[in-house]
Amino acid sequence: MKMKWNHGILATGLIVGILALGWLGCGSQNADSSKTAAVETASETETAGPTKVVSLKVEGMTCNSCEIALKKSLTKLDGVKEVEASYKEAKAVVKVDPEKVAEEQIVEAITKLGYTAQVTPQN
Ligand SMILES: [Cu+2]
Repeated sequence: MKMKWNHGILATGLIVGILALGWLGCGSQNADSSKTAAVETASETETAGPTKVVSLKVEGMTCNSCEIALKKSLTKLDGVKEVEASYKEAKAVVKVDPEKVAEEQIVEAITKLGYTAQVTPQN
């Protein structure tokens, strides 16, 4: 009976380990709850100043964690008000105060994360 119990613990540990590996599997961009919080607080400044919408083609995102990493990184930039990112569509839409942040800075921040970013021309 004791053996069986031990095996149960072992199996549980193994499954948890596999799940944890899967979760952390996407490079260094593992998600934590503080990232979501950071993205949400950014919208508080949304009403201040002029707003420009910058659309970007972003290549290299492979999962949800990539979206979160991108959002968190861009939200840190002064002048960035809102960030939407989709790894499925390989794009990001960033609302900025054009007096505070340039498109080049957004591209640079995304590039630093290891993705390829290109501003989509607006017509
Ligand atoms: Cu990812």
